[in-house]
Amino acid sequence: MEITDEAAAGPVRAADGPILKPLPPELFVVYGSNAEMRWEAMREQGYHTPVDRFFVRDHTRTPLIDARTWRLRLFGSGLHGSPTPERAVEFSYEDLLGLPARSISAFIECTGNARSLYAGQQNQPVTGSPWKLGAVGVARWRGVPLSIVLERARLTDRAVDVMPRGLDPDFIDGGQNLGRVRRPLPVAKALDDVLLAYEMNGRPLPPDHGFPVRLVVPSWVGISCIKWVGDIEVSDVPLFSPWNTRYYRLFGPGHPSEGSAPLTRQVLKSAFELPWDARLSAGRRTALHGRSWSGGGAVRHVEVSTDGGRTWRRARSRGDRGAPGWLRWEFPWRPAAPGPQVLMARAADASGAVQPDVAPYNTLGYLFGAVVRHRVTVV
Ligand SMILES: Nc1nc2c(c(=O)[nH]1)N[C@H]1C(S)=C(S)[C@@H](COP(=O)(O)O)O[C@H]1N2
Ligand SMILES: [Mo]
Repeated sequence: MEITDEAAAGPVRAADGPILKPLPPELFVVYGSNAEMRWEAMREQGYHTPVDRFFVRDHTRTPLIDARTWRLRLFGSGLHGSPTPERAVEFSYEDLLGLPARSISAFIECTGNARSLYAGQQNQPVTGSPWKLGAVGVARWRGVPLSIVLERARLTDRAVDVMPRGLDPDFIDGGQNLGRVRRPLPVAKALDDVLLAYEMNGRPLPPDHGFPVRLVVPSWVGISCIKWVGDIEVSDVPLFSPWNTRYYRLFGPGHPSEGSAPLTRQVLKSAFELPWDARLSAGRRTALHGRSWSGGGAVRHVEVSTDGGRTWRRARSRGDRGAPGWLRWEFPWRPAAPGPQVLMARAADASGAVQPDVAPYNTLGYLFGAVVRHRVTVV
């Protein structure tokens, strides 16, 4: 692939807000620099989430980066010769496009997706963006395996952690400057299936999703997928940043005061392609559609209840059950009497996990994997 004009400079900043792409209210709910997809917007869509409705989570704001002057820099004690940041191993955008490429379908999901349901369903208030279920999307990502770039930069066998860092502005929390967004990743995962992605759904990455290059870390929490990567420290000792110490661990009762181990895999979840409080017609046959996904293995099957959890029946899978990303499913339903009703979907994955009734409380509201009670009104 050559540097196209589209990829070369990227668009100019058109929006005043932190996110550049349009955020029409029929597709998104916006919380400051974050925007979640409305699930009804996936109803007539294919396997992948189109960019126009893919959620955005920016700690600060989307930067505009010129691919012609951009460089990826690797340094640290985990590379032969222990290059310092000043003597880093460099790759241009064209260098990366010239390396062997791979494409994968994978979800990216915010660790706090469905966080608002801790309060909404379990009466447990938590802090952070009050996402409903829309902070997730599946795209087709194309790029260079991180393993290839690490090899070219002459990784040693003593390296333990790599830490990609974004080029977006410093993140300030409660008046404290925490520097640029960065999170360590164990070398074992970095060498396994991680991509330095430069394409999303067949086009150069859009600015909001990390142009020119982002990490895609399959199955892991969204914060692993650092956007707008500028450098990667490679270290022979464990690395730390606020994003694996004060955030993205479980805090609260039952956890050590420094929190759990840093979070890695996402939990199992399901969503109906319906608005919240959807209205459905009594006596009319309809098909409920939805998707289920898991960081623990492919989704094997999904059961649906249309009576608030009293009875359950298997949903019909649409498409490949082993697909990476998510499993699409459908369930025929003829709502009987008018009135409020609760729809529920419960998935099981290849690791044997089944969605529980209650998600384990943690103060920052991460990993809400409980069965969601989706209220609808039959009219
Ligand atoms: N540099 C940088 N990378 C980042 C972030 C960020 O704010 N800055 N947000 C992270 C978080 S918390 C999530 S959930 C995903 C969101 O990816 P998306 O905006 O492409 O959906 O990007 C991650 N990568
Ligand atoms: Mo996130």
